[in-house]
Amino acid sequence: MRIVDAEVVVTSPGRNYVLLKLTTSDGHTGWGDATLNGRELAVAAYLSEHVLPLLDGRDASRITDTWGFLYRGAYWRRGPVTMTAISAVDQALWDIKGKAAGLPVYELLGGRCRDGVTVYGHASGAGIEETVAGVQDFLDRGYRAVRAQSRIPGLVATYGIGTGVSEVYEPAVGAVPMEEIWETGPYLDFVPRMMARIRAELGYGFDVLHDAHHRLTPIQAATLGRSLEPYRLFWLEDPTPAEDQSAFRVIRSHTITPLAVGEVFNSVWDCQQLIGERLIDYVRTSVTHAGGITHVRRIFDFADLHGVQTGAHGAGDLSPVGIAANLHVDMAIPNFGIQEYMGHVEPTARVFDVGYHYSEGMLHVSDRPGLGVDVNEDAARAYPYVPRQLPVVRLRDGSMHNW
Ligand code: GCO
Ligand code: MG
Repeated sequence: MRIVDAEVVVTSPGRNYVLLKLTTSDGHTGWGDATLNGRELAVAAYLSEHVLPLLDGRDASRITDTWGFLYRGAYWRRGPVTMTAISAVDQALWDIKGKAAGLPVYELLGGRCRDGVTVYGHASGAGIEETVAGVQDFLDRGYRAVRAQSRIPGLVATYGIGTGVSEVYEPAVGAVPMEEIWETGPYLDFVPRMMARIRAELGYGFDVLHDAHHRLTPIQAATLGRSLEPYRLFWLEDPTPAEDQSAFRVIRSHTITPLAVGEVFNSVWDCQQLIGERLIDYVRTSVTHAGGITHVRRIFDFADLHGVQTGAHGAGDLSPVGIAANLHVDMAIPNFGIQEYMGHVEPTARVFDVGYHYSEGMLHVSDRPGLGVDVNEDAARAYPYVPRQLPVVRLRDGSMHNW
C-alpha cells in the first residue's frame, strides 16, 4: 500500500481550513486536518514544499515510522507549523489504515472505553444576565458542561464572546488584526460575581468552565483561582501563558480550582513539567496541533501516569476532520476528561460530510471505517482562502499583552 498522490486543499466555508488528502496505490484516500488559525498558508507551504515530495512511494501502513521520519528528519524539531503539518500526515495515514481494515479508527486504538464523548459548549453574553441565559440554553439542549464567558464591564472587547446569532464566533477577522484593550482589575472583580450568579440561579448540578486565555500573571491567576473555589469550576483554563511551566507551581500552591492548559502546545516536551509535577488537572493538546493521533496518544498516556485527564481543544478553527480524529482518541483512552465542542458555521456542512453527531451532552463517532469524515472537493473549491488575523491585545498604556 504505497502513497501515490498527495494534495493540500485550502478552503474557507466561513473559516479557513487546510486539509491534506493522501491516496494509496490500492485506491484508499485519507484526510488530515492541517489548520493553524491565522497562519494557515505557512502549514500549507510546509506541506507542499517540504513534506509531500518525501511521501511519494512510501508505505502508507508504516505510521510510526513516517512520524519519526518527518519529526527527526527535519532536524529543526517541533513548533506549531512543523507539528501541524506532521499531524495532518499522521491523521491521513490513520484514516487510510482504518479504511483498509474496514474499521473505525477507535477500534484500531484498542476499542471503546465509553459510550460517547462528553462535551462542553460555549455560552457567552454581553453581561451576567445574558451569560446565565446562555448557560441555561445549553443545559436545555442536554449539555452537562458549559464554558461561561462574558463581556467585562468597562472593556470594549473581551475574549470569547459570541455574536448573538450563534455561539460559533470567529475571532479572526480581516487582513490586519483588531486591537483590544485589556485590564486585569475589572476582570478579577467580575468573573467571581458572574460565577456566583450562575451557581445561585442554576445550581450545582452541571459543570461550569472558564477560559482566562493567557491574560494573567501567576499571582493574579492564584487570586482568581482562590476566589472561584466556592463555585467549584470543572476547570480554569490557560490562566497564564504556559510556556513558563514553573509559574504553575505558584498558582497550584494557592488554589484548589482545577487547571487546564495546552491548546497551544505541539509536543509532549511543552507539558513535561506541567504533567510530571502534577501542576495541572487537564491537558488540552489536540490531534491537529500536537503531532496527530500518534503523538497525542503518547501525551495522554504520560498524563495518565500522573493523574492528569484530557480535555482536547475543539474550537471551530479545527476542521471537522481534526475534531473527528480527537473523538476517536477520546473514545479509546482511559483518562478522558472532557472534549471541547463549538460546532462549525453553517457553510462548513457543504464541504464536510461529518460522521459524528451530538446527542444529550455527548458526541458520538460514526462506525464508518477510518476517521469517518468525507470532503466534497468541488464544494471546497467554491470557498477560496480569505486572509484573517486573530486580534491582538494592548494594556491601557499601549504596551503589548497576550490575546
Ligand atoms: C478555546 C480557545 C480558542 C482559541 C482559538 C484560537 O479555548 O477554544 O482558547 O478560542 O482562542 O482556537 O485560534
Ligand atoms: Mg482556550
